Amino acid sequence: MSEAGGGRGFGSSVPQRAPWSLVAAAAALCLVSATSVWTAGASPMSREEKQKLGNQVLEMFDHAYGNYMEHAYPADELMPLTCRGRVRGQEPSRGDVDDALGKFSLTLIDSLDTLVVLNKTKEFEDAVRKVLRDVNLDNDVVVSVFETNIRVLGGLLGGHSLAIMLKEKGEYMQWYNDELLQMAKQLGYKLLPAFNTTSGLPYPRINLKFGIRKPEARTGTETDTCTACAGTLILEFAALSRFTGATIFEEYARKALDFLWEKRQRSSNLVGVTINIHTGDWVRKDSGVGAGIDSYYEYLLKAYVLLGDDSFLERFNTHYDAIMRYISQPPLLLDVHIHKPMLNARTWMDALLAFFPGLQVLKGDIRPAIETHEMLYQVIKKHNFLPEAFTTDFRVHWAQHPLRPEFAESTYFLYKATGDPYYLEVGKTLIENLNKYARVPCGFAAMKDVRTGSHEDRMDSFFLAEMFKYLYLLFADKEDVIFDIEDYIFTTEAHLLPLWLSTTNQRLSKKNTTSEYTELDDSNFDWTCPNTQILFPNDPLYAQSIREPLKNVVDKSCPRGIIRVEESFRSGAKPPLRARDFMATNPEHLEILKKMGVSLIHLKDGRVQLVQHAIQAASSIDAEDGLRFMQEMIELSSQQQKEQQLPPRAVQIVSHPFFGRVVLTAGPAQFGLDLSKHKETRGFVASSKPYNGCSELTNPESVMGKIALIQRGQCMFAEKARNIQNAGAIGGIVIDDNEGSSSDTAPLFQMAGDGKDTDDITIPMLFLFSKEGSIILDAIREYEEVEVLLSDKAKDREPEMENEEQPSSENDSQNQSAEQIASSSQEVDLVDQESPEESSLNSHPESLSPADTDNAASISPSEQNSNPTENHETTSLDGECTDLDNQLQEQSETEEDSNPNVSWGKKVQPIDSILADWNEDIEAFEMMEKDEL
Ligand code: DMJ
Repeated sequence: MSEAGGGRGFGSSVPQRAPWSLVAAAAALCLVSATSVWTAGASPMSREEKQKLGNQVLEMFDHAYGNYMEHAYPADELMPLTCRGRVRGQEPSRGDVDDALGKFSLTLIDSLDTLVVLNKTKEFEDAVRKVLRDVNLDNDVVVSVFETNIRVLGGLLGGHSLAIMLKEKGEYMQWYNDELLQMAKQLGYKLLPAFNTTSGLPYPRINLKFGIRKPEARTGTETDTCTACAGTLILEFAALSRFTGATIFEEYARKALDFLWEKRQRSSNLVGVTINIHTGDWVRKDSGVGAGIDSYYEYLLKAYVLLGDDSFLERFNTHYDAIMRYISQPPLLLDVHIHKPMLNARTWMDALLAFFPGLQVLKGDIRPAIETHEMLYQVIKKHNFLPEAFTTDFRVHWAQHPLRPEFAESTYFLYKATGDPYYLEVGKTLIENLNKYARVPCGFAAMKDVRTGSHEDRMDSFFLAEMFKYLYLLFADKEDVIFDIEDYIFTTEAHLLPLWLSTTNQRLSKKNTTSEYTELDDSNFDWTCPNTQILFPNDPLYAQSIREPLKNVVDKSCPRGIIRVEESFRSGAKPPLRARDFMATNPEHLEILKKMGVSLIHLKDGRVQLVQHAIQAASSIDAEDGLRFMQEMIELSSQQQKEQQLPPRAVQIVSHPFFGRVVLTAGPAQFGLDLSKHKETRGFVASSKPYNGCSELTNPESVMGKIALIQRGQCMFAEKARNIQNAGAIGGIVIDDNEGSSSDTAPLFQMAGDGKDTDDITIPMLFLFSKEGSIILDAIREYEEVEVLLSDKAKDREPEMENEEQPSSENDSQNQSAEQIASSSQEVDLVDQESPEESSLNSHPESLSPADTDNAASISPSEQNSNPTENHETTSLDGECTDLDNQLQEQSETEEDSNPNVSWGKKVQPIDSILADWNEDIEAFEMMEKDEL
């Protein structure tokens, strides 16, 4: 046992919680007591079923962790499709996502305390020994300070916290002598040079061996970081200080938080997404509760809980008040501008915000937590997982899903707060979906596209650190966990830190509040945890009654803009001009446009364009109305354009040894059998001769009754379809002739008809980029008989196939090679061109179009406000909410039809403008990812 700094050093024993630390423990205590509140509503789940589900979670964890240890360790992460370790530098770079990988066996460290929570004490003991034996923290690798802090420092501290708890119990870890803590301290010192800025905000990256700014370090020239990156250190750094007595870590984390607090936008009390670490200027002035900011808020509240320092609660409450005022638009949480917080900055939400209902539970604000959680659940029910980003009307905006745990986290906290068995059913659905759609023979694979069910060769460490903890604890009774979980607080990576730290080495705590804090008149803010007496006043159906109205929120979304119009009708005020009502021949409308600073430009080709100069508006309110009008117009166009776009389709290889696990994202055709509405075609594949399918086939006997493979090029898609159909094919797959093209990097491709009547084509036709196409061609070479399913979405594996796959090791190796073939589609460069002969004849050159992304449409980018975020408004014009809405819809359709000038959305958007918009979307999202993910 070792002591440090004269304090309760190194956590060599577990002190009892001091009486006054009730403040810190309050949140946890309240969560426990709340479980008894539920008495009616959803049917209770039996103890047996809960145990069954708990055991299922254990089995799933074994599958993920076992495969990591067997096939990837000591690499940082498992690549579950190719069943090998991801070693940085040996795989094609994925950009900033790779900054989490420091060649320090990331997944093992991130899994340490999960092992104890899941009652795998023996495995924990082994894992700790491996960390101590194998992990090197001195690698010449540039890593993210944020990720290294939450995953590695947090993982080591969580491991240490539970190691000393076990040691204290007297059975396991008797040999343990704070070695994990020593490693944590070593890592802490390695991160400190990142804080060498005048502001005290850390650089976003550091070289583990060489630190920062030395030439060998290859980092240190960055000027910006994300708010969450700079504001998510206090729990780990304070724990490190308090465990070791070395106060420097807590000091640095506090300084960074103090600086962020100073820099908050003073009138809105919001913070932006990225900040200049030298000047403190906001670089991105949009503000939400998801990517880039999320855990900054989380750590303010949890720092109060862990450290008992009132100033953190007061800061949190001030921000929370602003969030509820501007960002929360129940059930939505929408980014706004920090300077103009009434103006939305985006029309979509990201998946990271799913943690927020959990935080609201901790805060004690249950109603909005239930609402947002229910909205998210509806999105999940539609897509099986939460897409990385989705629009305000719940369309997929960014289709990936890297098995993020935030929704499970909120589900767990809501269950603890309400005791409502509904949340157990939600957890059950999460388990089912993971097993059905993400489970592969060698672990769990991230979803590349939730719409098609295709996979990515990726299993992030947070999946083991967080997902399994929350799912297990959801179904666990107190006696199913070997220690009292309420004695700990979860970090943002779900690592466990003991609440008794609040009374240990607390030299830095500031007990006094400053006069800077906003007076909040809402008595809600007095609470630090749910007061169940008040939240559920004699009403056991409380949570259910809040959820009920949201049940159809996804299917029948009611755009906010329409609600605003309704409101102004009710209040008798004159509604602002709506884009769909606008008529270019109506002088009154033209007058309103002018007031809003919007001018009309009549182009020579007959089109009309709109330009807004806010400065020319009659007032700032008119300017805002103008922005809203422009955004509505863009969305109206985009909506109409989208109606002509088909969603992606799936080609699923179902024969041995693939058994449905290989799902390829395919482009649809605007002709032939429509694979939506649950239609599908299944058959063996055969290459056509000639391979381009441009003339009558010379091998009809080979393609008869099969799905023909044809190469892109030389003639129209429709002509290829007719030739294979005449030869008796039941479907066709066109494979791109641009070598190296892939759905990973190219926008969805849609095959257009030939401009003539294509009703004679009755078979389904799909398009695969070259990388995906070669997976099928390779499979034919290796297995000869390859059967595929063409559908709108990957189907479950068939039970008999599940059985077939189990027994022989020969099968295993074949499975593996099948997955290896599949994984070859992962990393490629964008190579994408239209075949000239096809594009020249295509009536819709935009067939090369992004799926489900928001585009500006008839208004060309140059005419939009130069700051794209300035333009964003949340209105969306589809939906079927109210009579009023329908009325407006019908009215506008009639008016548009009768007015040739108002054909905004019907114009074809030039391809370069579509791509520019799409790239802008990607850049915005990549920026967001860079900021935090
Ligand atoms: C985790 O690493 C942490 O929860 C972090 O705060 C944000 N996102 C990932 C998981 O999605």
